[in-house]
Amino acid sequence: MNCNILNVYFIMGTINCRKDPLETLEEALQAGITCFQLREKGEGSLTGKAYEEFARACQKMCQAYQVPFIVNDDVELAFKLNADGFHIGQEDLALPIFREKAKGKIVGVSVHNSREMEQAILNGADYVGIGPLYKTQSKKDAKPPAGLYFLKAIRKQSANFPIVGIGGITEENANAVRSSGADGVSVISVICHSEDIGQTVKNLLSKKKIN
Ligand code: 3NM
Repeated sequence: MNCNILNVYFIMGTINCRKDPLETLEEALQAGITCFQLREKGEGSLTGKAYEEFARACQKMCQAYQVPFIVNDDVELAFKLNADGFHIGQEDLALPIFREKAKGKIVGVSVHNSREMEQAILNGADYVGIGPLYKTQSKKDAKPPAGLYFLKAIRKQSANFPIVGIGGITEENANAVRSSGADGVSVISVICHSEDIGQTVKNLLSKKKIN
């Protein structure tokens, strides 16, 4: 997997947005996000047909900007839509079972300790999400912040594996996340709540190319 796609990895569901979700996504795409994950979760989120229609609309938009479209948790929908990939948590570690079926797809796994890191690599993950690095308001069941020390330790454990940092990342701390070993930053609220998404994405983007 090309690590450049992790540079600014935007995650969103309709309940995270303060304005029209598709408008939010389009502004983020225009501004240069490098990956998008649909995470339609939490009270008031879309279900059934409306969820699928929204997912298709997001996918279409991502295709227009040639940005990978990743589905959170819902592996079934990811296959149905022929999404570019999916992201799963530790609750859903059937990865060895569908890794074969998901050949060519981008598979991400959330990792919270070094054993999970080892396992994710063995199971065939393409990248891992390490977090929450800082306090987050966007995930109700988030673990306590792990901090940059943890990220550095994981980077030391796996020198070249693609890593994206997540949880409480802002325009101010994004550089610290990168210099602690992340290939990119994964964010919800800093983009969803921004008054100027174009500028926010610009500030989040790495100034140098990563490999
Ligand atoms: N996963 P924000 S933290 C979706 O630790 C998610 O695995 C996390 O949102 C993890 O950028 C998180 O608004 C929420 O803090 C990230």
